[in-house]
Amino acid sequence: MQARTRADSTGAVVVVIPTYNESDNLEDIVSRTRSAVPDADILVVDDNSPDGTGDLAEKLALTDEHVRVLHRTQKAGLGAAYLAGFDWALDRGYGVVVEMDADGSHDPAELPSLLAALGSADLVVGSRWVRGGTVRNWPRSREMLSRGGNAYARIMLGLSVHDATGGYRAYRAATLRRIGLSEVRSQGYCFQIELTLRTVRSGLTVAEVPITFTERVKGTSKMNRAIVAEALWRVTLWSVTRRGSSQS
Ligand SMILES: Nc1nc2c(ncn2[C@@H]2O[C@H](COP(=O)(O)OP(=O)(O)OP(=O)(O)O)[C@@H](O)[C@H]2O)c(=O)[nH]1
Ligand SMILES: [Mg+2]
Repeated sequence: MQARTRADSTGAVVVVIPTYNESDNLEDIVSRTRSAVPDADILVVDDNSPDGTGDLAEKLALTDEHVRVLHRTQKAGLGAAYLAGFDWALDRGYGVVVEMDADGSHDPAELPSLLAALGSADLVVGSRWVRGGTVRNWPRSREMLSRGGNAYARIMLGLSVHDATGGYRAYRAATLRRIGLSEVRSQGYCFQIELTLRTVRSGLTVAEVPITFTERVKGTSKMNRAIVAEALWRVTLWSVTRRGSSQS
């Protein structure tokens, strides 16, 4: 079946892939994405990876006009890389902006189902924690962290989304224009929670589509204690502003 790359009347699609030291993964993820959504463009946002990921991305871009590269000078976190990628995409008039990791955890074959759901939502989150969603090869400790983090975010922020930390998602460009991106300060995976929260607080609709998330096979995770700590303190802070605003 020919994959669909235009979510209902939402326009051209760009898949933003942030990279830091993903040279073992990049070629594979780009080629699988091209096969899954042949009309979509891909933007690799590389933070000057010491392992040459940026050069490899340039090489791929030379032979494929659907592949574009945004080079940044130094590692500044996932959130900053995505914000730069979003600006790039909005400046160029894309109608749909997808977030996807380079490490193979997000299966490009699931892109058409995310895009289809965007026909009736402002943000579609690929979800591990709804019926039909699953994780493969994750240590129990990672699963507990993700489930626990999501439960905390749901309770503290009153979110109904089950996988607010998930990083495989599709936004309508109009959503990104509405939610105040210039105020976003989150760096790590807390970035995903913040954008979910901003979308909900803007009165927009979020749909969850089940995904199969597979632990990376190559390269190393950039997840660390500081990223977990950031999510914890920011969610706690946002929950206070929520209570404050609901009392006023
Ligand atoms: N440009 C850029 N990309 C980053 C940065 N940190 C992480 N990434 C990329 O963001 C994606 C997700 O990072 P991962 O290291 O897989 O982190 P994670 O998915 O939160 O954690 P794991 O579940 O352990 O893999 C990958 O494609 C990384 O290469 C960064 O500072 N800058
Ligand atoms: Mg990962």
